[in-house]
Amino acid sequence: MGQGRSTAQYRNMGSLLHDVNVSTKKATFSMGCFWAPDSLFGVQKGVIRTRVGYAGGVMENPTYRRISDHTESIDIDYDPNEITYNELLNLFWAYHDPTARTSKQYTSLIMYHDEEQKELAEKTLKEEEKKKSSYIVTKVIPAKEFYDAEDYHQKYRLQQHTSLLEAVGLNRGSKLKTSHLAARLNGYIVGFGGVAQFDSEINQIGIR
Ligand code: MHO
Repeated sequence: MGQGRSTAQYRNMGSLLHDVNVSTKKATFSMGCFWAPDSLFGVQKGVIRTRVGYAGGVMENPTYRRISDHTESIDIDYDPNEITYNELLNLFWAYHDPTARTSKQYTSLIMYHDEEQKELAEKTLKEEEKKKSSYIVTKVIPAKEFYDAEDYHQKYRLQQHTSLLEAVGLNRGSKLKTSHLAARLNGYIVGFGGVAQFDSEINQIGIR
């Protein structure tokens, strides 16, 4: 894990923070049940916050029970100085099976927010097509309305650890969609982040 020379603003307070004010870009993906990518992306260096929801369709106000033509999706706020869209795409491709024939609820989508993301997404899709013999179902489409999922789906793995959730001042509320700390813990708790990563983040803020 490379350490930049400048200490990122969000690691300067002696702890990982709930609220982080850096300018971010968005990345939106669908890659199966949204609980797993919430953990996967939440723990990546440069990912500030995540939320899970429903996107890709046209029906207004979908819910888990009435998902209609939408797909379970993850919405990521990332600091482009710390992680690139290409790195996020690499994780997208590596952590699900884009050849799986699934229902619309669990299909594979890349929802781009600008032309640069579109081009990178399409480029990596072509590369995957060369690597795989089966048909890739992934669609690259423009990001439109993202409907947040119900609170009980946000940081789902962390919510199973009620005492930890409470110990860091969180509960099942809207803060689970905005807290940087919640995103991190939700990844660590299932083993996506390792000791080396945590130590490097802690070293940057100067506590051991
Ligand atoms: N209940 C299913 C899917 C949940 S996900 C939010 C499972 O445990 O895999 O669709």
